[in-house]
Amino acid sequence: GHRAGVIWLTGLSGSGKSTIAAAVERELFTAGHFVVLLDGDNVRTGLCGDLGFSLEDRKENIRRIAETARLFVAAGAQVLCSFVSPTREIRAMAQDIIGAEDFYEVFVNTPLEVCEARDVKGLYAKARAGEIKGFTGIDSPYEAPENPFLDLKTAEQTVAASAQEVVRAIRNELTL
Ligand code: GGZ
Repeated sequence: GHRAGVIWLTGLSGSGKSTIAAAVERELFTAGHFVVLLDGDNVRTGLCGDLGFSLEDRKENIRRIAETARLFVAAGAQVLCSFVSPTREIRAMAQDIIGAEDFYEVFVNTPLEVCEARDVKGLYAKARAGEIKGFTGIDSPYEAPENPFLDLKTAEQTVAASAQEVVRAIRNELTL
C-alpha cells in the first residue's frame, strides 16, 4: 500500500511551478493514481477569489489551500500545490495544517533574473513600472526554503527533467 501526501511547490512568479506540477500530475494520473492539482488558476478564481496579494491575504490564501489539501490527503489523494507561498512563516503554517509527515516542500529554484527575463505574463515589467505594487521579488519578499525536500535548479535542466526528479523522489518516499 502507498501513502498519500502533499507536494508543495514554492517559488517566484514565472519560476515554472505550475508547468512542473502539471507534468507531475499527468505522470501520476497516467500511472493510475488519485491526484489533485491546486494552483492559482483554480483557487484564486473561486475559493480564494476574495483575496489579493498583501502578506495578510497571501497568508489566508495559503491557509485555505492547506486546509483543502489536508481534506484531499485524508481522502487518499496525492496533492500537488503550486503557489508562490513567499515566506517561511506562511509555509510553516501550511506544514502545520497538513502535518509534517505528509508535507513535501519542493523549491522551484529559478533565479529572479531568469523569471524576469522570461516575464511570460508581463507582470515583472508592470511591477518595475510601479503599475503593480507588492510584487514578489520586486517590492514584496521571497524567502527561499532552508531545508526543502527537493531543490529544483530549473535554469540548468528542462521542465521534463525537473518533473522526473519530483516523480522519482515522491515515488520513493510514498512507495507509489
Ligand atoms: C506575486 C502576483 C502578484 C503579486 C498577481 N505578487 O506568474 P503567475 O502570476 O501566474 O503567479 C503569480 C500568482 C501568485 O499567486 P499565489 O496564489 O501563488 O501567491 S501567494 O502564494 O503569495 O498567495 C502571478 C500573480 O499571481 N500575481 N499579483 N503582487 N504574484
